[in-house]
Amino acid sequence: MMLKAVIFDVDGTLAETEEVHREAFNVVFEQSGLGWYWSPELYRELLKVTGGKERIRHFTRSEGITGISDEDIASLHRLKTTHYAELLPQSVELRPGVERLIDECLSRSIRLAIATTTTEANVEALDQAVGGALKLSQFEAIVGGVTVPEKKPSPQVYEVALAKLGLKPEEAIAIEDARAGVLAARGAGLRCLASPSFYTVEHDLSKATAIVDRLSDRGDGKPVTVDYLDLLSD
Ligand code: XBP
Repeated sequence: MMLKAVIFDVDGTLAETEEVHREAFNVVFEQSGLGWYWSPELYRELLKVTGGKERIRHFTRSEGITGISDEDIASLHRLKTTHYAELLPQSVELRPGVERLIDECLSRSIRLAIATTTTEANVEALDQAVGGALKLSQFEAIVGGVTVPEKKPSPQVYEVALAKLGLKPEEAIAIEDARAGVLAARGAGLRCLASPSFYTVEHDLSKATAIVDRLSDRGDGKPVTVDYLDLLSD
């Protein structure tokens, strides 16, 4: 077996968390008296910019809003992270097939890592919200937006995850849901399985090694397994 590790993206891949991110942004905008509101339609567009702080900055620029400093954005974003962790438990579960694959990886000594654009604390919050079903303590590397300044589609987050695992790209595979994530993984030389999520169904994922609707069904009713991932090739 060639495969030694699976590196997961978080938002949209492990769980449908983007609606919770959107809600958390809106709560902060409301409480700060800014009068901004991100509808699902607008958020679909804004998601093309990865990273919460970067997304807020992109929004102010595109709306011609002035007088918002980087410090303002950093403090709005800190509040958003707090609200996100509070909102998460009521509204989230892992996507179908995720827990099964994680459990199989652990039982077969396939190493686990996370490569995400989101803030690392949000990954911990997700594991808690799903009652520890992610088994995050078993992951060897959790690399996110605080560790890596260059957000996806830069391959940096995957390069750092591979370096932490001490593996070559061909020894691992990435699991992603979005175009920027697929490009990041491929840019780092990894194979990539894509499973589109609520906000990414219309994304061009054609650079992925393979695409499935969900990890619980790879098209023939069977789940994505370690053996299936091991055999994926370009
Ligand atoms: C998804 C993102 C993130 C979240 C917000 O990242 O783009 O920016 O929407 O998270 P990924 P922060 O799919 O790589 O996990 O506000 O913490 O940046």
